[in-house]
Formats: sequence, C-alpha cells, structure tokens
Amino acid sequence: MEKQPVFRLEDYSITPYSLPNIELCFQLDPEKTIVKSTLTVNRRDGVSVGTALILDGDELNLISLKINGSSVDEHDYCALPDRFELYSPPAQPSFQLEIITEINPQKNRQLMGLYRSNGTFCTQCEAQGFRRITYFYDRPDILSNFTVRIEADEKLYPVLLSNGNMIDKGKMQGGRHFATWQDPHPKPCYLFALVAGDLASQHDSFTTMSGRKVALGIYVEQGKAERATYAMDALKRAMRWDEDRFGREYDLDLFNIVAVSDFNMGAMENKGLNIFNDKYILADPDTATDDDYANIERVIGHEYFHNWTGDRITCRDWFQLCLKEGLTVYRDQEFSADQRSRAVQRIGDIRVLKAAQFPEDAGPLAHPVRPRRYSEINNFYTATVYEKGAEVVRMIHTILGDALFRQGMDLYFERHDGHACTIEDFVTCFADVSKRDFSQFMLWYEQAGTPYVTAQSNYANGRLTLILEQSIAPTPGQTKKSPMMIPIAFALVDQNGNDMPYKSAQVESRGLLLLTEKSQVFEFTGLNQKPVISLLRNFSSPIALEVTTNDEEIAFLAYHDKDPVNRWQALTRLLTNELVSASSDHEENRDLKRDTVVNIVGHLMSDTSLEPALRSLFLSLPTENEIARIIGRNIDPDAIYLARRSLMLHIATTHASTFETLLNETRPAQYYSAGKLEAGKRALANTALSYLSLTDKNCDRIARCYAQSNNMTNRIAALSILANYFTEDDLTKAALQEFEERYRHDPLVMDKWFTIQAMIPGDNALNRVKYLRTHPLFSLDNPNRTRALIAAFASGNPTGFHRKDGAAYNFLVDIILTVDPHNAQLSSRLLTLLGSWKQLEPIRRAKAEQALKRIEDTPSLSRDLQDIIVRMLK
Ligand code: B3K
Ligand code: ZN
Repeated sequence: MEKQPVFRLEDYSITPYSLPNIELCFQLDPEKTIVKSTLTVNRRDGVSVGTALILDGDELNLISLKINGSSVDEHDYCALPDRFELYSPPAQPSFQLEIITEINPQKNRQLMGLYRSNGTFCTQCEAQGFRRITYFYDRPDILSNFTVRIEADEKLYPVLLSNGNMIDKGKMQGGRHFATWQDPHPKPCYLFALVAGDLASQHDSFTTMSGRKVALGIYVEQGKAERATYAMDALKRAMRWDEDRFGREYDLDLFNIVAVSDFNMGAMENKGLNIFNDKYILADPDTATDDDYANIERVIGHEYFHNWTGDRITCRDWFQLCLKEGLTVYRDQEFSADQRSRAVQRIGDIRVLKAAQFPEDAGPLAHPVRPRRYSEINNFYTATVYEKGAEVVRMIHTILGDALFRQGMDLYFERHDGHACTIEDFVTCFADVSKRDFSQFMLWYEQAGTPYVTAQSNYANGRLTLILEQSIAPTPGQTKKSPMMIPIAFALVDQNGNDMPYKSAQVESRGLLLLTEKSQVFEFTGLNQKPVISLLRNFSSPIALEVTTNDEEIAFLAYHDKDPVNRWQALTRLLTNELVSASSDHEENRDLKRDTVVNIVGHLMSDTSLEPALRSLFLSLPTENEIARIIGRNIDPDAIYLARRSLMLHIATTHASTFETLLNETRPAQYYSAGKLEAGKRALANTALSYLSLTDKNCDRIARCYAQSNNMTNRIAALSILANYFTEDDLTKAALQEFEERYRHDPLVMDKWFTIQAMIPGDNALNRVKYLRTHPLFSLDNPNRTRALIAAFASGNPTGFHRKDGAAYNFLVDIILTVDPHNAQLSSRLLTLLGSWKQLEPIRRAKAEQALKRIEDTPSLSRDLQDIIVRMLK
C-alpha cells in the first residue's frame, strides 16, 4: 500500500498570498461545465517577491490562464489535476488571476464539488470540495468576498441560487438565463454553494429582533413543497431561539435551504444557502415518524446555528473542526431541549454518545476531540469531534454556570467575529470572563479515550467520605495519560428522596465536584443520616462511572432521584448488570436480581408523574450493542441477544396487564398531532404494544394496528413488530407488501422498509439483505439507500451481521469495495461499522480480520478507505 501524506497540527502556517476577492462564472452543462474564476491575489507583508503561488485542485482540467488580463507562457506555471503552481507571480503586491477550468458534474459521483442529484446541479465543498471546482487555496483560513454568476438553460434550470443576495438576473441567447449573487460576508470556500434546477419551493419570512425582515425559502423537488412546512416552522423557531438564548441575529436579507436526494451526510451550512439531505426536510404525518420530525428540527437548528458558530467565526484549520461542530451540536441539543423535553433530550443525547462515541474511544479509530494528525480530513467528521465535542462545551457550561457561560460566549462572538479561530481562542474567552485557569481542562481536547472513574464511599457519625479515582486506557499514539478536570454533578439524597444539606470545603459549588487529581477525597459533614449519593447528575461529563454502592442504593435512585436523567442512569445500570450477567450466565441469585429489576421497571412505567416519552425511554432496554460495549471483550452477539430477549419476555409477562392499561390510556383512536405530548404518548403506546406482542400467540392484533394506523409512527412501529416477532407469518408478508405498494414512489419512505427488514435478527438476515440489495428501488449510488439497508444491517442487527461463518463480513467488504471507486466518503463510513471487531470472540474476530485483510490487499483504494483500514488493522 502506498504511504499517504500526513498533515500535522504543528505544521500550520499562513499562506504567502491572500485571496480577498473571487468572481466566479459558471456556464452550466451536465457534462461540460465551464468555470471562470477571477481572483484578486495579494502578496502578504514580508513575503519575498517571486514566491510561488501554489493552489489546490482535484480532478481539474485547466482551459486557460490569464494574469492581469494577459495570457501566460506555459513555462511559467504548471496545472496538474490536483495542483496549480505559478512559479514566479508578478512583482506588484496585488494582481488578477483568471483561471478557466472544465468539469463534468454528471460524472461526479463522489458528491463533492459540483454534482447532479436527480437533474439538479448542487455543490458540497466541505471539507475539500471547492478544489474540485476550481484551483484555490482550499483551506478555511482564506476568507474571500464571493460574486457568483450562474448561466444555465432556462427551461431545465429555472431556479439559480448561490450565497448572499441576488444582484442581477436576465435572459441570454439560446434559451439560457443567468443570475448573479453576491455575498457581503467574506467566507472560506468550503461555505460556497450553488444550486440550479427545476425546483418547487415554499416561502415565508422572519422578522429579526432588530426588526429586519428576512425572506425564507425552502426548495425541494417538484411535487414536494407541501412537505417542507414543518422544516419552515422549525427554521423560524431556530432563528428566534438563537436570538433569545444567545443574542444572535441573522445577518442577510434572505435565507434559503435546498433539499436534494443524493447527499453524503445530513446537511451543509453554506452561508445563506444551506443544502440538505431531503431526509431532514420532508415530512408529513403520512410519511414521517415522530423521530423524523425531531431530527428535522435538530438538523435545521444545527445548520442555522452554524451561521454564527462556523460561518461568521470559522476554523483556522481542519484540526479545529470541533470548534464549530462540537459547539454547534451543543447548541442544537439545547434548542431541542427547549423545544421539547429537557430530560428526554438529554437521555437521547447520552444514548447517542454511548452508542457511537464510546466505542470509537475504545477502538482502533480513537482520536482526540481535536486531532493532531490526519491523512484524510473527511474521516474526522466523527462522533468524537461532534458528540464528545458537544459534551466538552457542556462541561464548560456546567463548571461556569449560566451567567458566566453566556458572558464567555458573548465575548467569543464579539472578539472573533469574522475570524478563523482555534480552540485556544474559544476557551480563552471563558478563562477571561471567569478568571479561571483552563489549562488542565484543555486535556479534553487533547487526550483520546473515555475517562474511567470509580467512586467509593464511607459513612460514619454524620461524616461521609467519597473517594474518586480516574484513569484512561491507552489509545493509538497516546500511551500515557494525565488526570483530567472532570466536573461531577451530585447530590446527597435522604431516605425520603430529598436532596440533603451538607457542609464541605471541597465542593466546587453547590452540587458540583471537580475531580482534578488521579485520586481525590471529598468529605461531607453535618449529615443527620446516611445519604445515598446521586453522582454524575445530568451526565455532567462524558465518563464511564463505576460505583461500588450496592444494588439497593442504585434501585433507590431509580425510584427516587430528583434528577430524571439519573433515575434513568440508575435503572440502566441495573438493567445492564442484569443483561451482562445473563449473557455470560455466571452469576448466582440471578432470578432474584432479575425480579428486582423487573419490579422497578413496572413501577416506573406506571409512574404518571413522569411524562410518557420518559416512561417509554425507561422501558427501552439497553441495546445489544450497548451490552456488548459494556462486556468489552470476547463478545458473543447470540448470547447477548438471547439474554435480552429473555428479560424482555419476563417484563412482558410480569406486567402484561399494566401494558394493556398503558396501551388503552395512551392510544387515542382517530386523532393525530405531531406535538411533543402526543408524540410521547405514541412512543409509550408503541413500546407497550411491542412488549405485548412478545407474548401474543398470533399477530392478528398487531396486523390490525398496522392496517388502522393513520400516521407513519404507528405504521412503522407495527410493521417493525410484525417483521421482528412474526417474521414468517403471512400477515407480515402481506403488510410488507402493502407498504411497498403504497410507498414505492417515495424513496425516503422506502428506506424505512429496507431498514426494518435489514434489522430482522437471525441466520436468515444475510440472505434477506442480499435479496433486497437486488430490489429495483435499491441503489448503492445513493447514500440514503445504502445506509438504510447496508449500514442498518451492519450496525443494527448484531446476530444477523456477526454470523459465525463470517459471511456477512465478506458481504460488507464486497459492498465497500464496490462503492469505494466512486464514493470514498461512503465506503470509509461503511468500514467504520466494523470498528469494534477486535472485541469479538476469537472465531468471529478471525473472520472479521480475514475480511478486513481483503480490503488491505486491494490495489488503488481511495485515500479515505486506506486511512481507515490502516488504522483498523494496526
Ligand atoms: N459541516 C457539515 C459536514 C460536512 C462533512 C464533510 N465531509 C455538516 C454539519 O456538521 O453541519
Ligand atoms: Zn455541523
């Protein structure tokens, strides 16, 4: 395998030239688009005359070159597909460079740069896609003023959009037309966007806090405009929320969003022209589930919030990616918490972190929130950068409290508006407003791996001693770790479940401990009874906490903790212990323990003081993957599946009548609203239904539920129960067929159909997935389809995917190698799904390794895939 260049954080240096102005003209044509780029090139102070100008390219084809309007001798420059060099630029401090390139959007299946999605021209430039359009300094610290003229056939592409404001438009000869857009805010080229197509749209407006009217537009494929109503509503709520919560006002006269169906990730925050995967725009009750609605709200919020955290203040280099992503995820989480339920949101965020980031931290792909090395930056759009990055911001908030945190954010916006910044710039703002030393805190950005914290306590004579110890296992490239600064929110809880008063010289502030040493002792006095310690309330830091308290105390917290998140954590701890023991079948007195857990579940599900969405979460057992993660080594997915299934059955039989009551109480017959309360009720009812179906003799009831559903949430819930628990039943086959006939013209909805079938556990799963892969509506060209079937199978169906014979690993590898030549981002993402292969039991591990070696032995892998495979096999 060829060795790839490695980029290092410490090698950062500024470019010898700046590019303050760029004028682009696109003559759009599917196979032969001509791009004329006119750059103002300024030599920076102190740079010697004649220093070469070296620009990035990727698969480019130069047509012509001019300097200050005159052509250039071919010996004075070199233009390769991936690199442009002007050996000796003019002596004057500023000159004009005109570069004309030709590109083929139709052939661009990487979905980076300018490409076509169902006939619409669109772009994706982050991280390094702009270099596939024209030669440029394709890096985030080069801020330029963009003016963009788009020319295209008027009938085929009536809508022509780019960033900023439209300043001109008109007709041209030969049925063509043009539009010129100008963005008043200098920006890095990764935020450039262009769209041209025959699109339907929905329009609205928003009046900002200073009274400016902003025109809002959402563009979608023809016939789908109605389905953008919820997205538009979410956008307006996001705009208002950013004003209320962070004092951030929108800064252009218009804000457009375009939804396309071929997109590598969720969406992209291009200045004033967000481009979205249509999955995160389109929704109505007949086609979208409650989860889809919540995701749309979250992603709309996320991209909109980037306008300040990402666009106005951007990253100096790609090592600083978490500066915009971690912070913006934190902001979108807070938005969703304010729009919906804070506890439900937090528990959901914790589950995502544990499901996606903790395994990353524990496996061969572990890296710090701010990596110091990369060979392919696209491989660093990870759960660590995003989700752990958000937790790091959340910890700053936890340590400082609301007021100081807001002051720090205000200072950040004020001090760095219009700049390309580093993590140090960001954290310094909080250090400055609080006068605190954040140097140890910076380790959160530098050390990979999940801190492991143990807690031990002693109580005697009104005095409680708590000993906390921390450690982090070695991760690739980091064998030695230093102690971190870990905020641990806590309370001492009395017998009645109330938080007790205490005295302590060592607490940071009320309810907050700061663990900064490897081992630290905290003392509490003035206690009139032995308390139960509620630790890590609200999951105040992204750590693995091991408490040595007995199960009774954990159960007590599950019943009584004032913090709903900690009630959930306590219950999850008990359930996980039970499931881990049952999977390895080694513990005594299991029945007794199991009955205790099952009773608590019964109590919580009927606790009407808790909102339905929360009760539904309490009833969702840890996933098979989560149990596997806790077991950590020699994982046998079949044993885990059986243990989990048996516990579910036990819960279902013990609480059958309560589930019936829940179902009746929470499932109003003919009423639909997407609101959070109704959505919570649906979640609880469908969870109850799922438990009840486990003990149902036949699937008549659930088939009826399927047939009578008047919304997608209930329809999908019923279909999924049918598929999982009554796989071979004729009623299941009929329901799957009915769904297919009803939605075959709607690819996004068909994705749900693929996913449900990909997740059916057991030996037959691989054959089923192989068969679905040949379905006429399936295509490996489309990332959504590929994720719906292939990624869902590999990540959500442990028994089906981790077959002992390794056949599914080989299947995945075949898919990866098929996808890699045309979409490297997708293939490398698929490969990360095997990221925890080293933790499997020996037989499966050997099979996985064989399959991975097949990738390693394949010639001409993409840089993306090569980077991942090398790290995974190390
Ligand atoms: N910033 C984009 C992600 C771009 C990914 C490039 N491989 C979406 C987001 O986080 O908002
Ligand atoms: Zn983002």
